[in-house]
Amino acid sequence: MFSLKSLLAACLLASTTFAHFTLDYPTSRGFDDDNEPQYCGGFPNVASPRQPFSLGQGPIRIDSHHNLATVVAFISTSSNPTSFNDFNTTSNGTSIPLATPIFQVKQGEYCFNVDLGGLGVGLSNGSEVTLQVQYDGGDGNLYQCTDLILIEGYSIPSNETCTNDASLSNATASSTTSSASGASTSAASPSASASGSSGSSSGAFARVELASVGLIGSLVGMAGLMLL
Ligand SMILES: *[C@@H]1O[C@H](CO)[C@@H](O)[C@H](O)[C@H]1NC(C)=O
Ligand SMILES: *[C@@H]1O[C@H](CO)[C@@H](O)[C@H](O)[C@H]1NC(C)=O
Ligand SMILES: *[C@@H]1O[C@H](CO)[C@@H](O)[C@H](O)[C@H]1NC(C)=O
Ligand SMILES: *[C@@H]1O[C@H](CO)[C@@H](O)[C@H](O)[C@H]1NC(C)=O
Ligand SMILES: *[C@@H]1O[C@H](CO)[C@@H](O)[C@H](O)[C@H]1NC(C)=O
Ligand SMILES: [Cu+2]
Repeated sequence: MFSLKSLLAACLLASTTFAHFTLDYPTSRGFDDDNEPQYCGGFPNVASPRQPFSLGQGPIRIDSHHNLATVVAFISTSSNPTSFNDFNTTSNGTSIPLATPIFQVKQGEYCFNVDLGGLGVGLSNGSEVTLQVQYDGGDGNLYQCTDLILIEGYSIPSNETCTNDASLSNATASSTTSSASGASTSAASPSASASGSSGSSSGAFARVELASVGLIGSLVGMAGLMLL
């Protein structure tokens, strides 16, 4: 009755209906599991009103649902970005640096700080930007967008202050600090493959495929699923 093929299909289906990651602060344009691999997670239109955000250092918060994932954030300075190209260069062709280093997180809630005014792309009080978070937990690049208006001296809600900035270090699957849900945590140990990215941080096109790391974990997880 159940061919291996249909079982595999079921596994893949199960994995796509699982919330890969959410962008929780600032609020995302929207979340749709199945469309998260698309530009802005499948929400191509600017959300209004834009959320006030810090021109200087400000926190971003995500919830990661994969054992190990690679994360990076970049911005568009267009008031109406329509494609990844708009996150690559400004309207006068200046290359936009990545808003964060490329870093790794495990499962759970993480925050990291950005300093958009410091990116050197001419942002000032009142500038409109869209920040896009790229997340790869082993099942391909996923995206979430948030539309911001940058305010000089903006007071970030005190409960969102990010003191443990995840972008400043790389989580590794073999870390012993917080083994989440027991089950398959030790599985993804071959973390040595945090291969160099060469992402010289100039331009969002450094959107390199960093799938290798999480892929192993996800395959192991999928295999585990199929045993159930
Ligand atoms: C981004 O711009 C660079 C040139 O600065 C170009 O080589 C690259 O193809 C662009 N990438 C995307 C995704 O638009
Ligand atoms: C492009 O715009 C940025 C930000 O406004 C500015 O700093 C830069 O000098 C401009 N570059 C050119 C070539 O016009
Ligand atoms: C920034 O712009 C807002 C309006 O968008 C204004 O109320 C505020 O005074 C400005 N702040 C500074 C420091 O210029
Ligand atoms: C901060 O408070 C807001 C409003 O109560 C809430 O929605 C948000 O989840 C809180 N943030 C954190 C990190 O707990
Ligand atoms: C994290 O790993 C990436 C490559 O995956 C590397 O480019 C980056 O420098 C690392 N960051 C830290 C803080 O080790
Ligand atoms: Cu996923």
